[in-house]
Amino acid sequence: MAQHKVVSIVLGGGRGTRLYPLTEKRSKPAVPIAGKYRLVDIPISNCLNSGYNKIFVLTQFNSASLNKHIKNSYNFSLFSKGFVDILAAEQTAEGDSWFEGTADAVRRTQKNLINVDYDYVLILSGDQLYQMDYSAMVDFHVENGGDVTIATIPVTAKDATGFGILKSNDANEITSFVEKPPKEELPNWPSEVSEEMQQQGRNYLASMGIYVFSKGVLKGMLEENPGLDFGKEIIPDAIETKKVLSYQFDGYWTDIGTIKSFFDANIGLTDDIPDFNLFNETVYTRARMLPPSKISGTTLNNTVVADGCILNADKLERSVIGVRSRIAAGTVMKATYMMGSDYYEKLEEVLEKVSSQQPPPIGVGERCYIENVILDKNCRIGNDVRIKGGPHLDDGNFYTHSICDGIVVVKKDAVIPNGTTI
Ligand code: ADQ
Ligand code: ADP
Repeated sequence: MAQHKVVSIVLGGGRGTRLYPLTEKRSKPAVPIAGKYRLVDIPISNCLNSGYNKIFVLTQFNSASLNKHIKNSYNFSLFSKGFVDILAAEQTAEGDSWFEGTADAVRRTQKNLINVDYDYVLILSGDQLYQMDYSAMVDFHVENGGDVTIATIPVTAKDATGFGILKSNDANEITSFVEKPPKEELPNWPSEVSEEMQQQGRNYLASMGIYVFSKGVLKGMLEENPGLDFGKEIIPDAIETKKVLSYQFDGYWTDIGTIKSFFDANIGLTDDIPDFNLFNETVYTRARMLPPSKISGTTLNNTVVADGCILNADKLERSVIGVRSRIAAGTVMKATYMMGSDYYEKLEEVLEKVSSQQPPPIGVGERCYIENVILDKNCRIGNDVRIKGGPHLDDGNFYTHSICDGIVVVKKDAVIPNGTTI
């Protein structure tokens, strides 16, 4: 089938409050995942793997590191007409400097599409982990004459209240939709799903927040409907007035918009056969030219280790160890996502800091015990530090760390002195 002309828009993030403190010093698309990627690499890689290379990333605030990441990772303008461009809220002249919702973000950046040759707009969320061939969805949209197509997936009652829930007819046309229905309303919303889905209790058809719009339909709707959100206003309106199709997806897909889901998705990569398999399709990111990791005296169980690490730990279990991580002898880590660091300290500096501990060098010191933790970039964890997350901890926000659903998140650049217990 001929390749359709598609422009992709990645909704790179609202204010990112649900991922605080990971979004305290960076925009959501720049949050590091899986030891070497950034959140934005997931939808961008899906686009590139689907043959779509005209991509805008909408974000609330621009940062030097996000720009650098995009520029260094996706600089293919020399070889094709493709591009990955960041459009930040603060660069627009009209109204509030923040995008006030997903539809507002697209509306206010639409003028950037004028010079792009496209027939369909693919709108994507920036905080989901999945691999999907969008071209099959666009083909479905075109073949079935849709104005709008929504990617959908069966979910359980527990999850259904967090999503847009819909019903469709035999022709896959969506006949009704409700954004995040309260629990009491769920009995009105089950769909007919496959036996396999029924067995998993996944009886509700959810919107994945992934939309294909025919060019004129999107433009017209955003002009006529002043709504700020796709889920709250534009999609419900479209279902009343347009032909809206459901494209059911049967692969692995998860929302990683909260600390808990973000943590689970990262630690899930250490499973024997992970739901999100990095060994399947290429996930693109910045080529860093780091040295291979060096490991000594460490027992590694179900652990993912990125490039450029120096590990002398005692034991690492169900953990993801990010680029340039340094972990000293005697340390044990379980169910921990260590993001690694942005740079190396000079050897003399490391040696001086190892002896003075003023502050400790970047990385994790000797004889530490760390479990159920996210260590953000460039943390300095001293010797004999014990950080154990779990349901016994109450949520809270502190100077060096926060606790969210029992997961301790040590903040970027934090210094945790010798002997600290959290
Ligand atoms: P939510 O994920 O709750 O529901 P929303 O908060 O609007 O919807 O976020 C969608 C995406 O847009 C996320 O990647 C988010 O970070 C980003 N985003 C939010 N506000 C933004 C802004 N102002 N500027 C730029 N990006 C922004 C949506 C749908 C549901 C559907 C779920 C599936 O509304 O119907 O079920 O997605 O996850
Ligand atoms: P993040 O996006 O993770 O918040 P930053 O905004 O700190 O990261 O930017 C990370 C980039 O900045 C890295 O690529 C790194 O090269 C560079 N960087 C940050 N701090 C330093 C430093 N102290 N020395 C050298 N390079 C640094």
